[in-house]
Amino acid sequence: MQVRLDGSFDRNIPCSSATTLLAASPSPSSSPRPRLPPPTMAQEPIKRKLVIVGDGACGKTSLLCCFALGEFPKEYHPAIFENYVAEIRLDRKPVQLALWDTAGQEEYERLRPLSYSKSHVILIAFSIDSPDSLDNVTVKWIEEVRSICGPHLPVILVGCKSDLRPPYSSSSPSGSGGAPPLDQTRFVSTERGMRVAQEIGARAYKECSALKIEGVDDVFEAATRASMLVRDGNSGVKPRRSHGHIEESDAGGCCVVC
Ligand SMILES: Nc1nc2c(ncn2[C@@H]2O[C@H](COP(=O)(O)OP(=O)(O)OP(=O)(O)O)[C@@H](O)[C@H]2O)c(=O)[nH]1
Ligand SMILES: [Mg+2]
Repeated sequence: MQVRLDGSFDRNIPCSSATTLLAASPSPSSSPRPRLPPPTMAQEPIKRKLVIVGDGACGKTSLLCCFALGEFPKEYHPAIFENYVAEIRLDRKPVQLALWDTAGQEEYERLRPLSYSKSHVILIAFSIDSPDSLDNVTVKWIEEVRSICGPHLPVILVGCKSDLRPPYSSSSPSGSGGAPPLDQTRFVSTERGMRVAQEIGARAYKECSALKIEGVDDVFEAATRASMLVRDGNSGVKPRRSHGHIEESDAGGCCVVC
């Protein structure tokens, strides 16, 4: 599991499901206990909500599982995973990041809009081995997000399954300005992903592999930082970016590409 050595972003607090967190709350009927120090000593966590959308089978659930549970799901279930609250630290501040999965299939089209409610950041995912899933980012997903969440809610574009893209060869014709070799065209290049991220006004572009656990923490660090720019989910966003340019987060410099 990747852990930042500078302590700017980590998950050393174990992640827990929303239900576990609720179950762990003290019961009002509990018997008298020795006095504890007042809770004001502990820093109240900042609560943020993240929603992930994208085509069916592009890797959404695997990415969330990998981040929240530290493991890659062994089987594909075309559905959603239980919502989770990941307890993380960003610049030493505790953050409870609620992770909301959605299903990409058309059967869920009517259900999905409900998930966006009061969100602070949206991950739009596509699969690097499926150029069609990236096309759908522009023709479908960004439209849906903007129409429901408004024009300013931060969006992070995430290229999943980066492990499937063959390594780029600099001796290939594309390196000298010619057409890319055929098998490269079956995959989305980092340049193309970044171009689309700019077109849709994404705050950052990230690539990751849940299978190899590569780039996963970077995705959630960028998302958490972006979520801090929103006051109350889905509204009160502080607009701050110029059109068509991916900027570093003003909350502390998330990088544009892993
Ligand atoms: N090689 C590779 N395969 C992956 C990766 N992430 C997911 N997959 C595979 O892609 C398939 C779909 O993954 P899911 O995470 O279930 O996809 P999803 O976007 O949640 O799909 P829906 O719930 O149907 O919308 C599964 O067979 C996964 O094993 C990855 O990083 N690398
Ligand atoms: Mg899923």
